[in-house]
Amino acid sequence: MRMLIGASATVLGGVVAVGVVGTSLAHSAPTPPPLRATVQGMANTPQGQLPHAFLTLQTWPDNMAGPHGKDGGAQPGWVTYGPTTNLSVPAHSLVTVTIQQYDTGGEITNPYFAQVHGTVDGKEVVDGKAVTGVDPAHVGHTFTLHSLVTNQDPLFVSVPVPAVADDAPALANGYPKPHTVVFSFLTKGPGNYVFQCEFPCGDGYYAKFGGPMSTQGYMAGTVTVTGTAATTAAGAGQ
Ligand SMILES: [Cu+2]
Repeated sequence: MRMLIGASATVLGGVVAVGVVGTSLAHSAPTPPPLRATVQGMANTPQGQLPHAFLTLQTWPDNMAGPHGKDGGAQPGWVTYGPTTNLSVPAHSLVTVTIQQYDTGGEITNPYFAQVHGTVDGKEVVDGKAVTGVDPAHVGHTFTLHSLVTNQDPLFVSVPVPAVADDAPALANGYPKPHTVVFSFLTKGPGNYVFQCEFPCGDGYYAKFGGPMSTQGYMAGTVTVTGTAATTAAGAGQ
């Protein structure tokens, strides 16, 4: 199955129009079960008290430590999100995502994506420091979440994760010390969304937006917003 990511605009609250990468997403098979955000208590948010859900992801420079198996699977050299790229978060909740970023990077094509968009406070926390963006010359990847359809609540979140230095020493696991990026956003009603990276990290592929960049299971994936606030708070339905 292939589906088209719109080269058209994602509209946020009728105000911000953002061009996203026009590309087709090829599913890798088989599709693993979704990683469900874990609800841990309630949080005070601008929308009142809401369930607080947590999710932890990694960005890997290859597949040896990622979701495709010890030997790296079919594309051991492809950059990838992990531990999976099928994500599930509860509706009407505060979702806090942690990304451990193990990859190098470079200058981003569109500096819009070096800025933080759509988080609760307009910021992300990079290695303990709250920022509204990162240096556009040193971006590793982005986590850019959006909708492909209009018959569900709009949801747009885009955060950059900074590049690890090219000369950073490898630790015992073979990877450098990661950057840690934490951000939070609010979900509305249930719906089906997608995410991808907007840094051209598909080395060796057309305009670097092909290959892993346009393939679910690598630098692209799905985010399903499930259930209702009531069922989520009771620990069911998510
Ligand atoms: Cu990337």
